[in-house]
Amino acid sequence: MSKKYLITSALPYANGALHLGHLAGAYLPADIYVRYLRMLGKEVVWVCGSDEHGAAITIKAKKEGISPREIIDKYHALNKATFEQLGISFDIYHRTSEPIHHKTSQDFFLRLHEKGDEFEEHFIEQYYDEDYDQFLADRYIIGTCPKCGHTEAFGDQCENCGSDLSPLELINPRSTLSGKTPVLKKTKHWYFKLDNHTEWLKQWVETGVLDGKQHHDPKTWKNHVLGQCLSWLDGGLHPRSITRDLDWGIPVPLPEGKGKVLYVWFDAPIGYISAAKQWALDNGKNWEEYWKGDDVELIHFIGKDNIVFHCIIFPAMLKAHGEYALPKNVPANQFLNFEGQKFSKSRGWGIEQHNYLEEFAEFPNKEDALRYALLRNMPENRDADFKWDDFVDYHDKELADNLGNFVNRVITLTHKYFGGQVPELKIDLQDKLADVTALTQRFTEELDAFSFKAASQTFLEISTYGNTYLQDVSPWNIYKENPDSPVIRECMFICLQIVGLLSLAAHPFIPFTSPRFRKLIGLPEVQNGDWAELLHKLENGLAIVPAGHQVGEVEVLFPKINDRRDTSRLEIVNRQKDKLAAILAAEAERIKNAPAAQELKTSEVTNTELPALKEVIQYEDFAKIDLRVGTILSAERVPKADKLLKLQVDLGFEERTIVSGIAEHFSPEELPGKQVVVVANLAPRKLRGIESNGMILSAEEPDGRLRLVSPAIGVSNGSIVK
Ligand code: B3M
Ligand code: ZN
Repeated sequence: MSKKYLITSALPYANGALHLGHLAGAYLPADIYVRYLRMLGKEVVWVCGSDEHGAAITIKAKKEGISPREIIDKYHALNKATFEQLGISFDIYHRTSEPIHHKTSQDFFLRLHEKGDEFEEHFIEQYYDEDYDQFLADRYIIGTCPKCGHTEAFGDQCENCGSDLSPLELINPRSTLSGKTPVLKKTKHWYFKLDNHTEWLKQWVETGVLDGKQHHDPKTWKNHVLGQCLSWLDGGLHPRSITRDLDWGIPVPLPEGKGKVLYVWFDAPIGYISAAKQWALDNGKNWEEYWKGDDVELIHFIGKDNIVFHCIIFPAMLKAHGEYALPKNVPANQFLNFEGQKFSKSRGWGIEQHNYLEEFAEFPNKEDALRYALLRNMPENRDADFKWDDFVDYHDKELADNLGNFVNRVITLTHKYFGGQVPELKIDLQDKLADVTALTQRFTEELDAFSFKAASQTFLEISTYGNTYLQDVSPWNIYKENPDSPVIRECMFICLQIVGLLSLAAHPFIPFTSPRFRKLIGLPEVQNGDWAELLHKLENGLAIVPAGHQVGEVEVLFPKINDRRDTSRLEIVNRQKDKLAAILAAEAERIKNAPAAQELKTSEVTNTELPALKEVIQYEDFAKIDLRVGTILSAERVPKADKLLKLQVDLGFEERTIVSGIAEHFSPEELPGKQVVVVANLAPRKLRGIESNGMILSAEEPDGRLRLVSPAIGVSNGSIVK
């Protein structure tokens, strides 16, 4: 049996739209990989779908006063359609509310239950809302984080400091349903004994050995993925509760489980199995060939926040079940930021996929322009930042100036010199294309290694190589003297091979341009197996585009965004930039108008005498200083101290009293609402009997006046300054 590829992308919760960060994280890279596998002629199925359970959905439904069903139907349809419009070519976009998924999950649960030693049962004390007569899932409880003091932490996690929490750890817990303090009540739950799986998991993650056989090579896993897994394993594994007291989800298939459902993270990854089953049913295939046996190449594409679930917990579930293959790799991506900041729905910072498509409706090739910009800046191994200026540059400088220009010149010259026909020629192609072949091999290796950004760089290098070669030979000069020169023929022949190669290599990256690109060179749209055939031709010195082949008509593949004669495209991009500027301006305004705040006037500096630099320090010295953003809540004079003000500063995780020697420069009335930078780990000291906990930073003009150092725009209190 030949190797089967089962590719998965994280199942998005069907409670909201997806933004560009999601796209760059788990969907675009998978799409590139899958398109590449198909071009290699591999048997591959790529599954995804909506994750429709979990408290996040019921909470949203409650908030909007509609049913969970309405929420999931809406966002399932929206996300499915948007993915399609962006060329994300799943073989199936399934949903976890489908009966086949419920049955698959319940069977999975029962099988583990029947094994006897995979589960344990506990009666636990759980919060209960007496007004609503129901147990409260972790997300339904809000309270103060014991680790950082954030007052809006959830029962399972604090979104301020990222700590994993249990509801019982919360200080001052309150129910999100009634708003009241919940009571503790006993309830029964099932736990998956993850700790039983520690030994083999450690070996599998560290060495890639599973059941005494080499399952995969751990060196092919990304460092940050391995790192997270190992630190989790080092921390020790514990039994994990896999049921919840909730009325939304997959019922626990046991008589004692009445009123309880499977925990969403138990059923969601099983969604990969049920989606494959449904796909097989729809396509007359055997799903088991894609889920069982040593020859299954199971690859999970996810964001870094899902690593532990896919590299430890789900593999343990699969192993416990006993019939399924384990992932060969989990090439998780890190996060994408947006113009220097985190995506934030509430601030309007960032852009959702469907909004992009709407707002760029009139933008030619909007899908590929976006895909390419995200690819070139993919957060593969570290967080990355999406910028509209880069979006323009990648498109104009790389796609239009480099690739588009090369292709255009080659096709134009082929028409001019040879009536559009690839010239007849006898040369040692293997030798002539040696450099290009080496680059192509590198390109292939990079795709194999999930290094899509590097592959895009190599792709560009091949195009650059073509451009440089064409320029070096400059057949147009030779043509003036000797239009029949063999040098022209050779040059054009080689260039046409490179264009043919690029038209295939480009396909996974820019599938919308791909058919036009292929038409330009007179080739049919990309088919499964085309890349394998191309590699074969390169290896054997066979032409990619044979002599006598007729190329297509010249067409501009990538009309530049930054075009003085037609500013329509740039205007569309600029509208996005304007929107961001407006958000920042509004936020700055809000801070400025905070109670009694007053802007300092910048005035000319009169004294230009600046103090000399202090001695050089090492980075480690600097790194010891913990600088944080805070907002001054109140300020008052310190009796009998002309210089001192006593400030109350909100640092996000706590409020501090800071005594600051700025009374001669600021009146207490003008300070509240201002954001400042605080040295937060300065040892406390007493000033006039008041304990001061930290210091606020200010800049001293050469003439001695002080300006507060403050972020240019509103930043969350507690943010680290570095
Ligand atoms: N829905 C969480 C997320 O969207 C979750 C992924 C499930 S993958 C099996 O981040
Ligand atoms: Zn916290």
